Amino acid sequence: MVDLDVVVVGAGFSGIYAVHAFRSAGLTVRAFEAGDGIGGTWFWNSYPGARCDVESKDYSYSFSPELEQEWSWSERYPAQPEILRYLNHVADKFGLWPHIQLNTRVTGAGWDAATASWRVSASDGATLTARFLVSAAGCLSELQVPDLPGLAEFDGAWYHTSRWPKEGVDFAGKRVGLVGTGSSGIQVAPEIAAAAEHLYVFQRTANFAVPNRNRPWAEAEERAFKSGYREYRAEARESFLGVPITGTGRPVLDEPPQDVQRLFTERWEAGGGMPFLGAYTDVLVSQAANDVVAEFMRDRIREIVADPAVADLLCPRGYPVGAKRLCQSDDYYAMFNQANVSLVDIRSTPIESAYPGGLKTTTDSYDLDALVFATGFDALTGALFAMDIRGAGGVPLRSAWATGAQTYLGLATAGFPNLFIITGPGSPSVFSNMVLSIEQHVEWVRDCIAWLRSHGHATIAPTAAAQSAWMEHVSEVAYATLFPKADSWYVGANIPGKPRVFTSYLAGCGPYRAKCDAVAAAGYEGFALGGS
Ligand code: N01
Repeated sequence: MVDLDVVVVGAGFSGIYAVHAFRSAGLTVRAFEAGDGIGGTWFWNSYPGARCDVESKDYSYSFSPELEQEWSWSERYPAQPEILRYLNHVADKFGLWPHIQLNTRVTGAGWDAATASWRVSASDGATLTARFLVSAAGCLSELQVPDLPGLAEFDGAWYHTSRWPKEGVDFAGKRVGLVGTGSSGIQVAPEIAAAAEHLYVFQRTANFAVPNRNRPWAEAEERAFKSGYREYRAEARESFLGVPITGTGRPVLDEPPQDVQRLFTERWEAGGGMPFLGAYTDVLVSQAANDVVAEFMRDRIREIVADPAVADLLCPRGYPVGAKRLCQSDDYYAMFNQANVSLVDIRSTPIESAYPGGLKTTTDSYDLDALVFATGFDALTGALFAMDIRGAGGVPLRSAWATGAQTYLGLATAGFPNLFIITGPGSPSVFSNMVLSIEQHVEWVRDCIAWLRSHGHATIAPTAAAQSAWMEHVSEVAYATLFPKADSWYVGANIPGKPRVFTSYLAGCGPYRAKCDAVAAAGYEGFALGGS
């Protein structure tokens, strides 16, 4: 006797919707969530300044027109506390709480061929069985802290942006060191600088950041997007990124330079990263085209930052713009004009160690009272490997993916029957509006389970042949772009020893959705079906 139809791992945007969708389809479900609240990314990343860089009207569920109309977002780009309130509202509205177990981490799951079910173990000591295991554990949830000699001896407090104390941190009168200048570092830095006596930003790689131009939604704006929401969402689903954006449809290299400058200036003033990178067709495939955008952005940095030496250090070089996640901030560069902020170049003078009173680079010592690591995550595979998942024959997922993640459609992996991964490696995932991609995956899995049942199948797993063809296709699409050229978390370069594999599907959300639908319509082509 199997306990449940589905165990869901995690209760962020994915897990919350999975619980709702599977329950609505008549399945028995339990989601296990390690945190003492729901929200996933938006529960854990509560550092000051945390804000989504996709607009609130896009970064919200589309499955319920009623929810869409009743919820009011206060700002163009939603701040972390507001997103968390929204997700709690969703759980309240749809009665999801009885099916979510907080404070409980899934520690392992083993496939039992005899009962065609997963045996799932949790951190509370419980084990239970489920027909299907759905990972909603998140693409960016397994944090990474540098292995820094002497950190244990550091006298002050240290924090990682993704495990921020719920009670907040008072930096008043403190000398603070910030390591990491990706999206999290760029968001938290101005907040720390506003409070601290001094902020030292330890930069290894300069990052491109475009303005948000964040603002409250005016009532008329909200009325306007809500009045056409259904049509807008339909367009988003078919779009490249899961957000409709307007590009010129022309290559930048064919345009008169003054027109390019005018358009980029307009888009810089309007704010947002996607409209910027999507303005022309060749920016993410041609280095020469990319250089035009990169130089435009470097010019803006030189305009904003008063000290030319600091501005020069802040100018990203050596990788294509967009190949590391494009950051967004209204105040990061200007912050370096404050007297209490210093930029430390740890590319040329790396950090050697921590000591009780601060950090030591190869040339200097920095006395610090607190340290903040915005050093990112073991992306895409980290959270899956943190559980001991064992498929058919007891094979650990970690071994099956020793040379890099292998999936079919980014949804499932050979040798692991009845395991689904929401926004897994090999799907558009982190290269899309995550919320729409999550909805697409959850609905696909829900419909797949219903189909299996109605056709008398107990198990489903990709064939090795379909999987390798898919991964080849994913790689072919990716390597036709500039994305794999940067040392980013997209390729696992931020984790020592991780295989360098680019595992996001870059052909666009609309075409990807069509492929998934075609696979389903063909009786789950590429999957082996078993049992009855
Ligand atoms: O992490 P990151 P993040 N010594 O990996 C540096 C999403 N997100 O948390 O580039 C010194 O991007 C590292 O340097 P380098 C978004 O998808 C979204 O900022 O490797 N430095 C880099 O500067 C994003 O892409 C939002 O040389 C070290 C930084 O730490 C993803 O999450 C907000 C180091 C890590 O940057 C991850 O962003 C926040 C070391 N040993 C996050 N190790 C929004 O929606 C790492 N670094 C706005």
